[in-house]
Amino acid sequence: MPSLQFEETDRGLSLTNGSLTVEVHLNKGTYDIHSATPGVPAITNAAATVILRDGPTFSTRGEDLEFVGTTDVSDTHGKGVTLLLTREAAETEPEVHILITLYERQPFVIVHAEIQNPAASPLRMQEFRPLDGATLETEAKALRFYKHGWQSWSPTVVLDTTGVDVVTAPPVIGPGTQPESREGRFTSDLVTAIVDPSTNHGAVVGFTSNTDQFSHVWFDRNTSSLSAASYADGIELRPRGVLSSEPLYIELTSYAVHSLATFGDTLAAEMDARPPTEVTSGWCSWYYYWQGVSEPEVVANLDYLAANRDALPVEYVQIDDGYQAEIGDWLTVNDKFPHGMKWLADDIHARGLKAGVWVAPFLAGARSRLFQEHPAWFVKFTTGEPAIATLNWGQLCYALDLTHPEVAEWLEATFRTICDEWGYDYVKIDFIFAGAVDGVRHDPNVTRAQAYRRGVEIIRDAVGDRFILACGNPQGPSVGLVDGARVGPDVAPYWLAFDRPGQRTPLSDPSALNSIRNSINRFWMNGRLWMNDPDCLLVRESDTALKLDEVRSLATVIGMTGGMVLSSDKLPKLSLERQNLISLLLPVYGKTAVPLDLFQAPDVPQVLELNCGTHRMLALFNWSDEEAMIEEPLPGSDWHAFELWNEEYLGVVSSLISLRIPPHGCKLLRLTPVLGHPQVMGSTLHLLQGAMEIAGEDWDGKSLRISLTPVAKQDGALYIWGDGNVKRIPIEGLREKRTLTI
Ligand code: 9PG
Repeated sequence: MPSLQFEETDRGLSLTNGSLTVEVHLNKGTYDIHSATPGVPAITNAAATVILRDGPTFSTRGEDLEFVGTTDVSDTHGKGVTLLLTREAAETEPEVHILITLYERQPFVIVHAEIQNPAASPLRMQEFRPLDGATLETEAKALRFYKHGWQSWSPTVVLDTTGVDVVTAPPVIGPGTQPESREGRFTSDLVTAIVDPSTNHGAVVGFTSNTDQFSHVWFDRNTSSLSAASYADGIELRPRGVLSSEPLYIELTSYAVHSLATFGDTLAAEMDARPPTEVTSGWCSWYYYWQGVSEPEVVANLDYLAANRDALPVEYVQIDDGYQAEIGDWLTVNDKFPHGMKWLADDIHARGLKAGVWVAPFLAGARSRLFQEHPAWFVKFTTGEPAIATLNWGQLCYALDLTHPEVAEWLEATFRTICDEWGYDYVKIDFIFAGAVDGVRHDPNVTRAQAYRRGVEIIRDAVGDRFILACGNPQGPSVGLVDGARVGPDVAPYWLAFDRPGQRTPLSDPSALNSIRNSINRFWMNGRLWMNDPDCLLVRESDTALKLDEVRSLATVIGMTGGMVLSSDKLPKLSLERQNLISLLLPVYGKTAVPLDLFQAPDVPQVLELNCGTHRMLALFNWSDEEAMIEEPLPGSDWHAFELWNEEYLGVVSSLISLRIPPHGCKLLRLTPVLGHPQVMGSTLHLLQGAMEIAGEDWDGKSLRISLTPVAKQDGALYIWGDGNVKRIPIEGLREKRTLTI
């Protein structure tokens, strides 16, 4: 039974649960965290700091800490003990508290920094650092830094700490507060992992809530120092009032990839996430029609979906950007939609599908009536000018003030009309980072994160249990309010975007590879915080620069990472062969593959592994521009390996697999433990080769019974191994459950 042991020593305090130990140095104003696992880094010499609006800074470093006492806690993370510490301070100085919680059965520590205002007048609070200038103690020769982006489109990438940080710009960088940029500094939003790639040992440090405050974690290579801040944005703290940072999670780990998932579970629990029971699918108009979308074109695709329900059993038809009169004037439809949006939703419903629509509800274009008629509804710069959220659609777009009561009414009425009157079941709320711009709001006492959440909460109240897909959304404060979230930049019908010959554009620009990178690197969010939206699957042969190998890689990433499957082609134009690429991913399995080489791959991970119970799926990618040999060690015993894209049995493999892969291409293997009797070892009916369509498999010593469940693809083959031979069993017209005896 794990239990917590607390001790007061001559050096200070010590609290341990057997695997983690917290030590507090009362006369230095710092704390350390050590792991019992050999070779795992420690975090030492950590101070806590609070920063007031106009700069006054109060740190515990070098000051005496008073030990106030311990408190037993029992919360969503289990049973634990909190150490309460107070910085010794002059009467006039604000009181700084550190609260450190260790749980009996959790691999992490939670730290809060807190301020109490002793003065008779209010204070304005700017920033909390529950971890300030700590040392990451490691013997690693090299370290890699997991950089998590602020919003959907922000790069999420693993960087070499010998190199440089990725520079980003609005709107993919959090507005207002950034740790000062310095040589050798790496900054991440919400969470980071700093990892020795030769062992996967490291530290995962991040905030388990962004309900009230945005946050950063940063690492300085030159001093091996680690800091974490959450931002109160200058809100008022009344006399005697107490204000706290967001909870900071610190885990010292021997397998960092796994610990990111533990962090995700903890964040989900803390913020009451809405994890899905089943992951959904749909068709979206954007990536073929762009803003040229029209009612007849939506109807043409709808006709096609209705006529091909078996092959394309998607749940939603979602109309994207292009129906509205202006950015902001959502309820006025342009003349490409002559029958209006209610008529279209009714038509979608009449064909047995659900209806979705795109809205960018937290901003309005300079040309919109909304902006022209309600200048008071917008966030202002301190100069009094309206705050710019972004430049897009050929105009400046301004940020709505979500704390303004009239905006709240308008927002609610807009979504009630869309859902209750028009009948939409799904809203894609896009560009919603605009709700969090830095500026002057009607209510001066809200943080950017709180203003943003007020807006999303209004939408949630208006739409009830209908589906909310967030896009362009700050990731942290969206948890608990949305059903799905875009986790990467836009996909595009081309692999890389170039701005100068031979040079790649920023990691947030639309491109297949940019969307793939984030979808893999944010794997730990899927099914925990929400359904990940990896962005759309594009399979077409014309109006695209994507080659077949690239399309297969995109399909493999979308199918393996387990998020939403959204198609965005002109469906009636697809060949059956290409349409089959969509069918292969349906229905959605929904479990999430793990990028095994997250901390080793030079850029995008090249190995995804998904445990499907009866078998494992292993995807190996070659992201380079030349053909390459990709190798991966295999665990345990002997495996039958069956490759989907070439429909090829690779024989029995053990210990290491090594495959030649075309540029931007992949191999998708089903690995089945060798049983020594006849058994299924491949299927071409679903991307995950049996996870959805094979309901049972039984060898009774004489014959093999296989029960099949229909999936989107009705024709294909099963591959059976028996007596040293491989048998291909064609399957045709799989429309109902079927049992085969072989
Ligand atoms: C509609 C599109 C699609 C797409 C969204 C979003 O930085 N930018 O200028 C920028 C423009 C558009 C964009 C992303 C970034 O795409 O992600 O799925 O809905 O809007 O306009």
